[in-house]
Amino acid sequence: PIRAFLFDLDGVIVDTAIYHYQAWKRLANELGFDISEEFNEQLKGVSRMDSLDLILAHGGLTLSDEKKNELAAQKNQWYLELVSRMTSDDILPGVATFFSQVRKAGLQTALGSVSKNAPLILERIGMADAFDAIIDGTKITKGKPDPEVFTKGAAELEVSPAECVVFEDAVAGVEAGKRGGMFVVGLGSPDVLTQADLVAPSLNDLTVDQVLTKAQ
Ligand code: G16
Ligand code: MG
Repeated sequence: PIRAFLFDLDGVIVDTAIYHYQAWKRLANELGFDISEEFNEQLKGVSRMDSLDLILAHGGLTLSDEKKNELAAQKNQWYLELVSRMTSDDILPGVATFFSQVRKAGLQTALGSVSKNAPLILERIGMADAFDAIIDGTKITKGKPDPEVFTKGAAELEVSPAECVVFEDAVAGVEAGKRGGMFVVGLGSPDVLTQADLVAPSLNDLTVDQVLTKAQ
């Protein structure tokens, strides 16, 4: 049976993807090129350094590790300025209702985010105590699509991968859940999240019962 739900943060609980995009775009512009929204899809769920590598390759730039660390820190500073203005109003529609259903169903929960800023964001939106386990970018060595962020969540909750459902909005995150041996609910477009076992536009369009019926 399903015993735990594992949630991605960015794009599932809150829409911080727009802030990542704004900060990366600002960085690219300072370096003399631009990134599109379409290009940004590739960055979703991907770690800070891997994102920077993709952006620099897109702009045709090769830089030293020292310079890259400096640019990543600059992007993070801009990103944190945007995050510092977040409140519980930034929680995506349907999240609160879905979480109360999750509690009623007696399921455990974990956060599975590769973001090093995840605890800060949870604090800002008032959801620091909403999860039984929190796996963030400081606890993992490999970002999505590697399954580590989700397999560690399952391990911390003491459940097996087959007992977990992953909720993800990113292609890399859906792949991570599938590689971890979990049932994956994709939140977004079925044309993009082709590997997901079930796809809905957002948590606002799903009930816990619907998910459990499909997953077990
Ligand atoms: C998030 C975002 C990514 C971001 C990554 C690292 O992952 O989707 O765009 O690059 O975290 O974030 P930070 O720079 O804050 O450490 P997730 O797993 O929450 O979707
Ligand atoms: Mg995401």
